[in-house]
Parts: sequence; C-alpha cells; structure tokens
Amino acid sequence: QSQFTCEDQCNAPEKWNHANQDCGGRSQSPINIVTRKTLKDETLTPLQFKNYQQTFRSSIKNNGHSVQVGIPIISTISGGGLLTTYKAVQFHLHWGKDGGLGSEHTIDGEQYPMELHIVHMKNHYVDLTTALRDPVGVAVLGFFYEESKSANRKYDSIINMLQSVRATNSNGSLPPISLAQLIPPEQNLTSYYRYRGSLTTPGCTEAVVWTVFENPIPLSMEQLRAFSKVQFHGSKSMVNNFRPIQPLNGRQVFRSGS
Ligand code: SG7
Ligand code: ZN
Repeated sequence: QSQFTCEDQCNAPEKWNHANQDCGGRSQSPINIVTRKTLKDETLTPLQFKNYQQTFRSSIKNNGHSVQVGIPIISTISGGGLLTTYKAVQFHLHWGKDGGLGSEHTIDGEQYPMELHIVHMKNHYVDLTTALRDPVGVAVLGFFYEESKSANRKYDSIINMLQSVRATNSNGSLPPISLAQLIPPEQNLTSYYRYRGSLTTPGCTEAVVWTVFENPIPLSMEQLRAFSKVQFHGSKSMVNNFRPIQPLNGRQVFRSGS
C-alpha cells in the first residue's frame, strides 16, 4: 500500500490488483448504477447532517491523487439507514480533463464531469486506518457535478487555491469554509443510492458504505476546467484521476425511499 505512487500507477489501474490485494476484491468501487435494478428501501430516509454549517479553517493539499481538504471540526452524518453516527474526516474530488467527463460512479452509463467525496468514519474511531478494519467503518458521500452557465461562487475560495497546490505534496491555506457551502441549499438530498463498496484508490479497502446522491451540483465550465491546472508528481497534469467502473459481482444497490 505504501508503495503506491500516482505518477506511474494512477493512470494504469489494471496494475493495482498485483500491488494491492484488495483492489482485486469482489466489492470494489466505483460502480455503474443501473437505476432499473436498484431496490427501493423505505429505511433510506434523509440523512441528518450535524455541524455542516459550521465554518472551519483548513488547508488544501495536493496528495498526488487529488486535492484534499481535512476537516478539523466535528461534522457528522447519521440516519439514512446508517447504523451509527459517522464524522467527516476530509473531502476531495475526482475529475476529467479540461472539464471533460471525470466522475467515478456512473448512472445508467452516464459519467459526469466531476465527483465530490466527503469521507466519514464511525464516530468513535480515532483514525481512518482503524476505521478501515471495520467492514462498515467508513461512509463516503458522493456528489456529482454538472456544467452550469453561471459560476457557483461558493466554490471560489477552493478554486482560487488550485494554482497554489499545482505540485504534489504542496499545501495552501483556505479562508474559512463549511461543508454546507459545497452543497447548494436547494440541493435534493432525499434521492440517493446506497451500496457496500471500497476505497477507489489503493489499498481499495472494502470498508465503505457508499451514498451517491442523484442530483448534481452546478459548476461553470471555467470552474470545472480549473482543476486540470493541478499536477501529478513529475509535472504531469492531474487529469482523469478517477478509477474505472468495477464489477458489481451480485451486489444489490438500494435507492432511497422517497
Ligand atoms: C483520495 O482518495 C485521497 C485519499 C482517499 C482516497 O486519493 O483523498 O485520502 C487519503 C487520506 O489519502 O483515501 C482513505 C481515504 O480517504 C480514496 O477515497 S475514496 O474512496 O473516497 N475515493
Ligand atoms: Zn474519492
């Protein structure tokens, strides 16, 4: 797992299975969600978001696979069929090339330009390494983006920092932000898909309860394109940093009940 470097392997995920045992497992992510095969589950009620409105100071980091923002405050999710409360740890994104298609999950074969992952772990764990030993230790919320005519100003501070984190392992401090700022107030949060899967980068640990929201968040083409300024190790543009679709292997995908 520690041998993984993006510059030689991110764009060749077929190599992952050899280097990382779990990447060849039977419950991998991302997946294509075939909506007519999803099963409606009445227990999948709207999630309860706590402290998503609270602002925090953090830095944005180019970790060689994505740009990532750590969450230093206690923001949690519960309900929505989750067995317990999970706290937010970090968020990061996956994108294409110059605003082209780049989401990890797809819906009926449709890929979106970008996907946000807000990574949470069970409230009582102290770090992700521990949470990843629990088959449902991690809960990731996935949101798609779609191109809109006007810019989404709530993303300005993040997008403005991208030029400062071009190089792998570089950091930049963000002005105060909140998790709520990432999700428009009018966003439909009641329609989502749920399945059991994995991390989408090595070690591809099968410890993730995935929630993929149906409705995309708007960003302008100029905003989407800005992500391609970031670079992998070795000054190559960080583009198409998504993992290809993985086999379902008989897993059931559920959809929310409303
Ligand atoms: C990103 O995706 C990183 C990773 C993350 C990985 O490349 O943000 O974060 C860290 C801390 O390296 O891995 C454990 C973890 O969150 C996979 O996350 S994902 O499955 O949501 N794409
Ligand atoms: Zn991710």
